[in-house]
Amino acid sequence: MILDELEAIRKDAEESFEKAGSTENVEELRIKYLGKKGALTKILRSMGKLSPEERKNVGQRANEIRNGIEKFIDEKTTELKKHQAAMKFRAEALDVTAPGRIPKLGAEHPVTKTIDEMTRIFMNMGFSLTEGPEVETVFMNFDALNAGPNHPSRDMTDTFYITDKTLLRTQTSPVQARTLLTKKPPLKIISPGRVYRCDTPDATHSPVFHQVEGLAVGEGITMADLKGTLSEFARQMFGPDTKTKFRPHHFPFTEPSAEVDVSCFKCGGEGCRVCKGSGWIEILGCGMVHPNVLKVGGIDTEKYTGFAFGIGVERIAMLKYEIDDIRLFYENDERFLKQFR
Ligand code: 2NL
Repeated sequence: MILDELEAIRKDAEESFEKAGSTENVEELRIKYLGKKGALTKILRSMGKLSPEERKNVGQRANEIRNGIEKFIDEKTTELKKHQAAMKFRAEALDVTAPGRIPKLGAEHPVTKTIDEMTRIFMNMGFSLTEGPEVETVFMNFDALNAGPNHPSRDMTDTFYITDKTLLRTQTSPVQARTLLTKKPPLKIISPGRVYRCDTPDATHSPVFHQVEGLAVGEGITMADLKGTLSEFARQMFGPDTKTKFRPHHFPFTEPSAEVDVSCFKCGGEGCRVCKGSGWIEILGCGMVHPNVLKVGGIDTEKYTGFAFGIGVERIAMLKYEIDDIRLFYENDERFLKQFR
């Protein structure tokens, strides 16, 4: 009997909606009973075969059942939404009495710290900050700096070439060569930055490291200016009692050239682990700018002279913070980095 079938659908629907656990379930059930191919729809479609009397009874009952199912849908949906809201509130519950969470604090990298400190000292002495590209031309990196075609530093095994005309700068002096080409003296600039050399990493070598170079060009600049500037730098960097020693050396871009040692800031010159017993520590290279370098910038070498220097940042940082392996700077180990907070 068709009415029995209707009752079965109603009972089945009631139980199914009772069990529904999500709004998706409810929607599936709505389609199952009331959808185009749904159980109730099927019965309503087959009513054509019935007598008018039966059609009236079946139609009436079918409508009641449809209304009933719609009510199940409404009730179940309301119940589920209420439940969902309750779950959401619980998940978002905030314990206003809980102690605050301390965010992880970052720290300035020791290399950055050292660059900033060095830069500040030179800027206080009247140097301006200048920067330039890390991918340089062979001309700016070597030729402009009096390192001619046969200079050993140009070797493929020492320098990262990109093409035969471009490379990763091996020092920051090309920044200064560019300045000589574009600015007129008097000028005093420092160029901090990253430099690259083909080195196998070990405790004192890294293929990437940092330099602060300086250049001063003007009328009447002498070696006394060079010595005064760098001795003052050493005192500000390592303490007021620091002594300096200028040892003759050779660089292609300066003549005369010198390496600078400072008295050991740890033992004051007695000899210790930091200065390896000598009482002195080498910190930089410098010299009076070679006339060939000034000529590249079209500067009158009869009228102008200049001095220049180059300082390895990692070396200074390693001395200052007593770090014995350069690779520690690049490993991003928090246990190392957090010591510089
Ligand atoms: C070192 C030596 C040095 C320079 C860098 C320089 C730049 C120009 C002209 C002349 Cl544009 N010189 N730079 C001069 C002497 C030494 O660096 O041992 N650095 C770690």
